[in-house]
Amino acid sequence: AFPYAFAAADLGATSGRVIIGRVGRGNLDLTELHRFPNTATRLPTGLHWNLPGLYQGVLDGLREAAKAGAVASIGIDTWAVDYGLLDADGALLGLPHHYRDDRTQDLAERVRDEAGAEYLYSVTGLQHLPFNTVFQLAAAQDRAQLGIAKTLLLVPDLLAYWLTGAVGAEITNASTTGLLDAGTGTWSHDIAALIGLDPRLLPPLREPGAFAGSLLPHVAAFTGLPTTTPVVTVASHDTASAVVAVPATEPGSAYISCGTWSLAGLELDAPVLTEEARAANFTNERGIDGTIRYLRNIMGMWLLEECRRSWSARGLPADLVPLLAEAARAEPFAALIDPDAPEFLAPDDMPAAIADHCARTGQRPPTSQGAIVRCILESLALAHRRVLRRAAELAGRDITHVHLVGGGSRNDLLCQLTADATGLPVVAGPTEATAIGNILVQARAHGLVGDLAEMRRLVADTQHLRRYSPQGGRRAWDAADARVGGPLSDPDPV
Ligand code: LRH
Repeated sequence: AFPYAFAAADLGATSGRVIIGRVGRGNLDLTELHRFPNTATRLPTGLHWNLPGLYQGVLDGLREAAKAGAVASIGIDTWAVDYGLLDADGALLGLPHHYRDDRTQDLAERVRDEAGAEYLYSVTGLQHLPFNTVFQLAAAQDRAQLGIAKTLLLVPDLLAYWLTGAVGAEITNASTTGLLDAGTGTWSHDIAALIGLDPRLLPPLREPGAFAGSLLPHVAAFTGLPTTTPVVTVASHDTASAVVAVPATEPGSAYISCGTWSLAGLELDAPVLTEEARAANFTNERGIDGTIRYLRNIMGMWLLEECRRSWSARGLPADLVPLLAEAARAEPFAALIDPDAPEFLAPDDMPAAIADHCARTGQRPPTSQGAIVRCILESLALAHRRVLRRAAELAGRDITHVHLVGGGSRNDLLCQLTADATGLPVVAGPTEATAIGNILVQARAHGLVGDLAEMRRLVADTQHLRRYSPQGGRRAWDAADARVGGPLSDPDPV
């Protein structure tokens, strides 16, 4: 029933995994073979990813995969926007920065204002985030490296390069850089010129499903996989892979890919590049098969994960299940935050940042851990509601139900609050959406599945999904919505 096994290397901001997906007609089965932490490291030059360490994690996982049996191909997806620079010999110039590094903080706005926010959006259709690749590249620190760099590779493309020796730029992830023309789907030389970037650094674009390369001999020797094992280009932006695996089988669906970030929006056939879309900071990132991921970033589970990290460092209880039980019993709507406020992007102490935010907005800061978790989850649910409603307005679509996928879909309380806040049924799962999307694109390259609809049908038929109906409380949510600032409450938040 499962004739093919595909290895998915799926790296998130807090951990990486290698998962084996076995696919046959009507079958899809996942096994996690290896998980490794992804811890960012602060050096004198800023906050960096330990990319060689992550690569070693991928290699260790592939070795496990080889032990488990034949591997038809390998696919890699990671978070977006970050990159490494290579010199003429292919050597990595410095450790890639983490997108939460603060070197672009004021610079991003300066570059945007000099170039013209309207102009940038009209070309790229990309939301303004301070860490977009285009702003990172403008940071002074990278200038010296840029002077000798010959190639820029986004993180999944860099990992694929280390496995195969072949370079390319996968297009779903390229669409998060601020350097891709949304209309033509090609690198924008005009925008590269604006930041003084030599466009020759940008490698040829490749589409999900394309062959990236086969394993270098030393990779084959270490992992025990044959050198002929293909690395298949998947939707290498993790969010694009997650959207492939949204088990939508009917029209009217919106999605929320919920992990470190909540990415909430719609799948469209064409970008929406209107001035209203720009003002609401919606992005038009690319999905597979020419689809557009029309969505907005919401701060996501990062808020909760950072609270847990800080509690655990102080010796306080930090297990998720009891915290959620406490949150479920906590007083509703006691305090609400704008999850996207810039002070939440990379604070040293998240509970303190939340308390300050509440005090500044004239609310009594939540004190118990349960109350803090409730404040985070209600605020996220409210952000989900605002973003989806606005996406529907701007794209001229009706939303009848919401698919919530990714690690956050395990969080019962968040799923229920999202159903209540939006007033729409929520279908939760799969939690492993990114890895599944990665595996399905590989399976399609092997001719095992067809179009997006067929892939999604396979996910719906094989994965465990849970359904949440809105439990009322409409007026309370409307009142909460009117009370708090947050995404889209400001007429021009950009
Ligand atoms: C989610 C994600 C998101 C990007 C962010 C940098 O992991 O890829 O889509 O905006 O990380």
